[in-house]
Amino acid sequence: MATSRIENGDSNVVGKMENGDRIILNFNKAMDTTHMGTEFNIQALDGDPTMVAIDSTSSGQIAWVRTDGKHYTTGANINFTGSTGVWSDNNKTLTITLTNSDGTSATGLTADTLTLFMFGGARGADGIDGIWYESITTDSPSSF
Ligand SMILES: [Ca+2]
Repeated sequence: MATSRIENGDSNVVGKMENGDRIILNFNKAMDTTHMGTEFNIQALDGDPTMVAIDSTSSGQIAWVRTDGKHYTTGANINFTGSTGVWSDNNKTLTITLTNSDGTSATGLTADTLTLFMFGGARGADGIDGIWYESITTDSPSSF
């Protein structure tokens, strides 16, 4: 998932985590999109840095994204339930758009690297599930 990133949504506030922002996960192989589905519950865990948990409503926990050096929450977790994911034609890229925020993000956060942790709910088209706590840090900084 080396080129994975977080992204500010169209007409949204740069450096604030909010509805319409996106999480883009690039896998290094085609994934089982039927197993993983297209609906995701996203939770930004209150802490410094912010850890973002990505759960599929059909296959369970697929990844955590650590926003290295950045603290998006302001004293409580923020949930984005029922967020919609769109798969690329080759089933290697999943773009999730955040919806239904129940909290308030900090603002003015600058881009930084992400560290990605794969979980068992991420299944390849080859039938192999993600390896618990396999991690990789991105090269390119990004922000919500
Ligand atoms: Ca934003």
